[in-house]
Amino acid sequence: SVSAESLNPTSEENDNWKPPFHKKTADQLSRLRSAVSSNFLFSALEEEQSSLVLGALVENNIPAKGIKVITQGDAGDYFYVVERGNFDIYVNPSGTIGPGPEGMGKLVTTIGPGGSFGELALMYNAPRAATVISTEGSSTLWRLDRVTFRRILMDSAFQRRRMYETFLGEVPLLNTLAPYERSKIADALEPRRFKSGDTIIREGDPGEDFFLLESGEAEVYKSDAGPNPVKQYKKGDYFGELALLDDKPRAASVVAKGDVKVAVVGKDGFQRLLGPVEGIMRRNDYSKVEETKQV
Ligand code: 1OR
Repeated sequence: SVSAESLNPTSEENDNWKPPFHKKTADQLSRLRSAVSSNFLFSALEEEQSSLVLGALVENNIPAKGIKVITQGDAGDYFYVVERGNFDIYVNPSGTIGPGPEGMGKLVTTIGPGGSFGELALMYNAPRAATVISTEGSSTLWRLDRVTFRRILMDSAFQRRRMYETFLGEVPLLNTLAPYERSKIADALEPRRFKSGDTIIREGDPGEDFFLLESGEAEVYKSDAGPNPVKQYKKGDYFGELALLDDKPRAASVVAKGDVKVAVVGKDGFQRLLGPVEGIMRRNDYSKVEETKQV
């Protein structure tokens, strides 16, 4: 199994390694559990891996605004999960931080409670790709050492990132995103399979999930449009966005035509991760309305 594999020492690493265990109070444990509960990386962990990681995390209080937790260009030491506070991410295109306040480069994103950062340098043995800085006082982070990150979290938690990165690169909707933004979407995706004739979405149902079609084909039916499909989906297409964008019931049914594999993200992940392409989805929607009318 995946968990056994990731705990198996590889040839160049030493056999006696055990993850560090940092004892926590009941209060710390409950804060930590709630911080990781909305993090997609942790939802991929099995029970045993999860308790090892929770044991190894160390509370890291950030007392003030403006503290650099990570400096671009440095070597990677820890992976961080945010419990409290917001952290700004800056990228200097030159690869390292320059002098003066401008030296951090451009603000690219902000990470809040339940989010995480600092994985890239540890995964790829690369210099830190960004500078991460606190935006408020009394923030709380939990940090995981590099070895525990690599030996326990990396294989299992980032399996989906590896599995989906290539596919997401071929999804036209996501073209405009930075590769790193696509990686974050990959973390949140769940595979689901359907057989020919299965209803993937039923018209009138409340909307819970967003779908990317990974393989196979699907057809769209609308109750007011007669017995023929009004639209076809193929690999790389997406559907299920309308009900989520506007909190409306499903506007049509989507049915598998042959075996279908989809990658699914729930409402919460959809809102958090696909916000940057919301405009594109809304624009595409008008063309769908036109097509439906022509059929
Ligand atoms: P790290 O170990 O390189 C800095 O340390 C961390 O900032 C990095 O891991 C990520 O966890 C986090 N590009 C690079 N790193 C980012 C980015 C980012 N966002 C967060 N981090 N971009 C922002 C995408 C919205 C791409 C900018 C072009």
